[in-house]
Amino acid sequence: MALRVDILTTFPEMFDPSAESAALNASIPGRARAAGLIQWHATNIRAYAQNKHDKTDDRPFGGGPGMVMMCQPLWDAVTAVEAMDPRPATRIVLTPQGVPLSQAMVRELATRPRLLLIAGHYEGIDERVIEKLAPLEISIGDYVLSGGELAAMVLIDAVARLLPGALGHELSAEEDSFAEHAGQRLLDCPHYTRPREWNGMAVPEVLLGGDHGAVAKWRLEQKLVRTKARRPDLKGPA
Ligand code: 6GU
Repeated sequence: MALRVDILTTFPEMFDPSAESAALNASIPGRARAAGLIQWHATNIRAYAQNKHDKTDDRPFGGGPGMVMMCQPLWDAVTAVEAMDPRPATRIVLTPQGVPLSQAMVRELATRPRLLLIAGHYEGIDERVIEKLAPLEISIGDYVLSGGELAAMVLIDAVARLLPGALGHELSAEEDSFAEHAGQRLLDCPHYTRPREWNGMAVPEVLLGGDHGAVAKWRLEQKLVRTKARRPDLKGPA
């Protein structure tokens, strides 16, 4: 059965599955969706607002700039969307206050039957509804986005490509950056294709010789060198 992903957002048009230009309809997520491995539906939180102007946000108690997402519309949206499918949903709030997304988390999330992604906006979400929802809180990095929608797309893309059958070549995922080698997370090695010489630059000789053992050894060395130079923080598994 396809992984079901619901996105609760005040910008559902960003996830329009019929828009050919939509980011998620390109490349692997688009193919995974066409192949029935994953489906996603965006729901407008505004549709669950019960106040005069269908407001989903209000001014922060204690003062300060920006607006805060209100409890009631979000809670009612979650309850209604969860009732659309009997499978339990893993609730996730996308927020810069969350734990940083890792490939290990992506692998774990790709095994769940159903994900419910909540895209926060404005200055944040009223803490009481977060407490009641008890979601995973996930960030995609140490910078601030205008809202959680792009982060939700990042998560959907990363999960979709790990669903069995999504990649043309199942070994590809094991060779990605952050795949583990003897318990160590490594960046990927450099890659080359034709022509053998371009602008006076040659392809490393070992890749042309047909010695698969030597190629594998060279690639592992390159991964280790790159990881040490670029990401010395990537030590053990995570
Ligand atoms: Cl998940 N949301 C927002 N608004 N900003 C972010 C983020 C998420 N992750 C990094 N920055």
